[in-house]
Amino acid sequence: MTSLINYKQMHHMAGNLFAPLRSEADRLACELSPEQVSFFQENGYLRGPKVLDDHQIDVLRTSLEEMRSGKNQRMNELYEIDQAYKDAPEQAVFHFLGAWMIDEGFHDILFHPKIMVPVSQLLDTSQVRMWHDQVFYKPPRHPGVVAWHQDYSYWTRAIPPRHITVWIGLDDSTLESGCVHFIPKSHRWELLPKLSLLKDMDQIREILTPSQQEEFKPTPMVLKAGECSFHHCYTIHGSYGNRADHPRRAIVLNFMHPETRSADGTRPLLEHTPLVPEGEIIAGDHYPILYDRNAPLGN
Ligand SMILES: O=C(O)CCC(=O)C(=O)O
Repeated sequence: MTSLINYKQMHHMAGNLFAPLRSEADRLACELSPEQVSFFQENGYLRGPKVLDDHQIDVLRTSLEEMRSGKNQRMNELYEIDQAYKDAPEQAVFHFLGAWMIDEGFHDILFHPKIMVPVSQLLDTSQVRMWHDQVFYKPPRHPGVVAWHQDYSYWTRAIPPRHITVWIGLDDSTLESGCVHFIPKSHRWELLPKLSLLKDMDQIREILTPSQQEEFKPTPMVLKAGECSFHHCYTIHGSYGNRADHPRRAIVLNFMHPETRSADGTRPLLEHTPLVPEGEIIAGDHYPILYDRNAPLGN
């Protein structure tokens, strides 16, 4: 029997799907412009660059289909598969956490400089720590939505809220195929209650104040396969069903400030992981430092 690779203990790229940074010039080529950083600060989201080429898209699509079909036999190692999907896959988006622990490409994308360099700029920190990854898979002509929500409403046990999300498309993402929509400037609103993610799209409307209702102007993020977007952990976003004849698959990566602490030592922050005592920095195999601006290059 061959032994399974323990990706979560590999805090560096395992393969060669993505090129590491070799020089300061490489890093500069990955940086966002000051205008892009200002746009993010002002609006709470940003259209990002193309981060995957056709070959990388193909490899990641193949890996994802292996997870979906069960050909990847490590699905039992994930943190979780959404219960709404397990209950009614014909209604709910295929949503799960933890692909980075069971597949080389999903692991290595975490270290991809085209993602890490912008994230460190937007977090305004020299180091970037892993929080978790997610997959949102909408099959062709599927009604599953991702209801309007703020990411941090699910993450209040990891404090303070200095988290950022990167959404990476494995397919063209359009109005028809159910692209993500953002509510500009909603990152400046207060934290709203946690809502059920995969069910009623508009449940959030019941809890908005009249002025929030007025400012609720969804902006679609139409992207080509391989392109990405960034959003703040308070930015409200959601997506409608897929009316297209092709799937709308996305890898979503969630990162946090390196000194984020646990606010709850009574149960694991992610399912099946060791407890992080209250007040301690969230660290260890599941939460590696993925990028360090000050680490030597070219090794
Ligand atoms: O892929 C989607 O439709 C939703 C993604 C999402 O909720 C996120 O990126 O935080």
